[in-house]
Amino acid sequence: MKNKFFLACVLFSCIIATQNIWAIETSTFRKMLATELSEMYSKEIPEYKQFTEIVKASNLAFLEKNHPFKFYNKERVLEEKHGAIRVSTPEEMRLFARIFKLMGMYPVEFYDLTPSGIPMIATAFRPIDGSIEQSAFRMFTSMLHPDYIPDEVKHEVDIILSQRKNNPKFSKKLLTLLDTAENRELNNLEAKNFIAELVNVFKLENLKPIYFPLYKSLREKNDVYADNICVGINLNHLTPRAFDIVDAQKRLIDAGVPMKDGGIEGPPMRINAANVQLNQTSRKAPGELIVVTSDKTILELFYENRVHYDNLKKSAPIIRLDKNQSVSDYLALIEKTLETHKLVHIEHKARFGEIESRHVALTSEGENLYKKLLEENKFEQDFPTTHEEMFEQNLAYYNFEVNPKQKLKNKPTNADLQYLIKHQYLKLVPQTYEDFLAVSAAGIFKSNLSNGVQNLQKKNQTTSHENRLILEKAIGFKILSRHDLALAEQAKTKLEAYKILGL
Ligand code: OOG
Ligand code: NI
Repeated sequence: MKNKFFLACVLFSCIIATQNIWAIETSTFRKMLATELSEMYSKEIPEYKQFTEIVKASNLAFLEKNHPFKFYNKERVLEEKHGAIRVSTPEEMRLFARIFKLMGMYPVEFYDLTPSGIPMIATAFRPIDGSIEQSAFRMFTSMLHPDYIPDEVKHEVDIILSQRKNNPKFSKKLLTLLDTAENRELNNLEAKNFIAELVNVFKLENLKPIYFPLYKSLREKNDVYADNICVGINLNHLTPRAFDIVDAQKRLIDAGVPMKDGGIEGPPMRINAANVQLNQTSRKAPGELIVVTSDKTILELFYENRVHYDNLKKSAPIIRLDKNQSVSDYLALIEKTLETHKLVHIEHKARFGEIESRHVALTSEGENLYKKLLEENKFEQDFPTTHEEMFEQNLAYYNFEVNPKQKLKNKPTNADLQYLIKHQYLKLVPQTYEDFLAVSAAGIFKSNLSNGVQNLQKKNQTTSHENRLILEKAIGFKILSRHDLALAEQAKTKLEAYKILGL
């Protein structure tokens, strides 16, 4: 009896320990974030739910057709997602850098979107070690370039942005947990609370009313300004990975999903050839309702008396954008309605759906050749088609895996990689492209602008290198190079293989 009681106590403490005491793995933390964000998106955006279901059906159909499955970590791909957030100030960027670091996500690669007419500079926070295979969740994070805020609204925008420093989107609980986590590892329960508070930042239902006069003048210039400055930190999409983006796109179109103009971004995909880097496409943003006001006292009411505000909100009229209506007519109609109503629900298009297929990562040489051939319109016929050729010409990154059968037969006498591959001691394992493409990113951004990219103003002429430094200063540490990470990974697998082969 005593023994049984003792055993029960041990079992109980074990359960408690696994639930609450053990420190959390970074990959588990990332998985939790991806899952919770996806749940929130499914609740807030019905179009997202439909979108992910179609992509999942495409992926399952792909797996059924492609047996035996050898090139990908199947579980990883089925679960994989990336998110994209847009922040407005260096303070917000720094906060996210701290948050993502806890999850083992570091800034890799700099993406300057300003040459493409988008006032943003960006990086992607992503895992940089082997745990990427357990959860590859990454976050494309862009920041409004401070030099691109239009002069006429600069004063008002500065006031809004400086008020954000005591940002109510980040709860006290979230910031306290962040501080705690930087001093010691969080247990499971704390991690759960942390994720819940973080997901709250992105809920549209938690959005405070938006001051319409500023929203209108910004939206007349560029949707990105209005979204970024007035709506604030926003999760713009969560992107599932598709094995075959062409098939996924076809299924989405067949289901009547309005896809972006211009088709799939990234390197042209070839039949019977290894694809390279990354291909992406997206659906157009559905209009989502946000609440606007022209009365500044209402803005205070949101914090002081949320219930009263919520009641006001219930009775506010909804004005949807008519199919044939121009954006300026729409904004004028809202302005007019606000003369007689304190609050109005309007349509805001910012959150959309995106899909991507990831392929082998190109080296710098590979990237240069790809760009050159693309300019000459010769990529499709002249770029090598097999992994063996790409490896021989140092065009893409590969890891090495020992072929156990060959190893047993006889010991290799030559340590040359080409020799070992040719004689089947080693197998080439393509390294997945884990990053993004600036041109594709700008294309995805642009596909959701109702009035194009005109009216971008730039005060100073900064170079791309200076823009990178602006972003690194905001983040608080250096942005890593994907090439350094890929080479380190390659060297690690080479060493391990040599050890096994006794070289
Ligand atoms: C980011 C667009 C870039 C990608 O996958 O290239 C991006 C955004 O719309 O905020 O996510
Ligand atoms: Ni994206």
